[in-house]
Amino acid sequence: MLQIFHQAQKHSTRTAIISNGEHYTYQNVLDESTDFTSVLLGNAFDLAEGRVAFMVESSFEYVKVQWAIWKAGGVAVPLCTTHPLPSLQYVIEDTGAEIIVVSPQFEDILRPLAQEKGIRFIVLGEETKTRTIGLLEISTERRAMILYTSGTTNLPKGVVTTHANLEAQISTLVEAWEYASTDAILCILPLHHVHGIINVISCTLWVGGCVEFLPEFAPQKVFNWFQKMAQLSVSGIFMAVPTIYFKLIAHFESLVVEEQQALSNAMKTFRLMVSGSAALPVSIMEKWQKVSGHTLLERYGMTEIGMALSNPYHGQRRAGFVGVPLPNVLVRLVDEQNKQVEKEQAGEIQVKGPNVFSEYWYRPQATQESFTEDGWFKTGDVAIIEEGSYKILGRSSVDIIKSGGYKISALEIEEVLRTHLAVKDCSVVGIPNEEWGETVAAALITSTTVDLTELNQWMRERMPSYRVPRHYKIVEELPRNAMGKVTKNDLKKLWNS
Ligand code: MCA
Ligand code: AMP
Repeated sequence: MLQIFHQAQKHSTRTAIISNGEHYTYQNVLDESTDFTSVLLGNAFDLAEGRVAFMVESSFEYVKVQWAIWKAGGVAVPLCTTHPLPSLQYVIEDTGAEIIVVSPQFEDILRPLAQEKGIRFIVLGEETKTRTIGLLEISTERRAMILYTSGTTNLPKGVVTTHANLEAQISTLVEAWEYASTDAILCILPLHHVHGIINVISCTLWVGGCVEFLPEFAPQKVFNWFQKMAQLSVSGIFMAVPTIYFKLIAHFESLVVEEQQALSNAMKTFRLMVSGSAALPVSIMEKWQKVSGHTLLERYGMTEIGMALSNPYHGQRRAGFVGVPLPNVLVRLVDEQNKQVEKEQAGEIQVKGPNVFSEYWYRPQATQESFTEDGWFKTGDVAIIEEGSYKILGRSSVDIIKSGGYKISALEIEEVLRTHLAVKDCSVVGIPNEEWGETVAAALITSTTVDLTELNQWMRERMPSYRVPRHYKIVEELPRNAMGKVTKNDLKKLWNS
């Protein structure tokens, strides 16, 4: 049996999940996921790494389906619940999903696609348990999950992790941040990325803690939960991206002093508050310290590796730094020849260890290119070590944008823009933004007059809202170097001027 289920058995009577006002024990999660395993399996004995795409809201049902896929020997492919159909279709087709599972509210979005492609389609609530099954022995070397990440290629790539990878990603954090069965955590992050799936849900469930779901982010609801945890004297933990802390601070500042005081007192009772997925501005860290009494623990991770670097749980957390390698994670900084840099020199972060993913789904060349000959994963992020702690300086590619904690490929947006009839050419960059980290900006060369509001609506129908440009400029030509390549750093100046 996979370790995560062994762990759950140890805590069978404890509350694992609070979702839509209902409490579920670990035994409930184990039993209901086993029932759903039988639905997934039908007459089969083992899904044998068949991909199961699931579009299920952030809730008990999400965990039930995820665990059932693993118990059935399948590969979990979580779909973003807010993505438009073209993005969902891309993931379903790219993974070659054999089964699609949906919550009833998503049935209309995906049923036609499933019918057209002949993919088995299961709507939660309509399924019936078919038979009693025994649990399969699943080797930890088998594939467990595929998550999609944007990069320096124009289409997102599927990052494949094995059960052994997931176990390593979970156990390093459990050790470093001392997750405990007495912990309660709020899940507000989307569940098609590592931050929500591993750091929030899986680590907490690994140790017998309690995950409470808030289906979507709303500052007042988060604050209400902080107060509830304080009143119950529970060991609360909270994890979010910098944009969320920015929004919480803005909401806090709109409250009257008495409310602020009560909230600050509640937050001070928390055990741990963590920030990651994008650089935490020092200004947000300092403001949050005043609001909550917490020095945020900033850490660094990536879809392909889980978490790699972390400020200390005990000890000084330095603003603007991401700390040191986590247990069992090897990290080095290298120059362009993959040679380790001298002390206090900047270099690319490379990572090795059991946490590192196995492959990009069906992209052997991309997989090969992302590793050095001696097996180090090349992150594309540049850092320096100062006084023993890593500081992220940026990314080696200007084409990767981080906005609201999401990684966005400029090339992917350019591809879509170029399919618009009025767009002759374009170039996309990220420009600094206090709230979002970066926002997406597009310079366009157009062939006819373009109504930018209409163009924006056209983009929204084709991609998730966080990828849609927030700023447009129509230009006569794009800045280029002698080789004819667009010089994006010059382009960024367009919005600074
Ligand atoms: C949304 N809006 C934006 C953006 N996103 N505007 C500018 N830039 C953006 N990126 C606009 C919408 O169009 C809308 O405007 C308004 O903001 C509200 O949109 P909504 O989607 O409802 O926003 P929200 O619910 O407030 O979401 C903000 C959020 C969300 C909660 C910060 O972006 C989020 O959950 N981010 C976390 C992503 C994450 O988990 N990343 C981890 C991946 P209008 O009303 O005008 O339409 S990285 C990872 O996993 C690695 C391993 C790691 O290290 O952690
Ligand atoms: P993703 O591929 O969506 O998992 O995003 C991973 C990327 O997020 C990394 O390659 C970094 O560029 C960025 N990132 C994650 N955590 C941090 C952090 N604490 N500071 C700066 N960048 C970060």
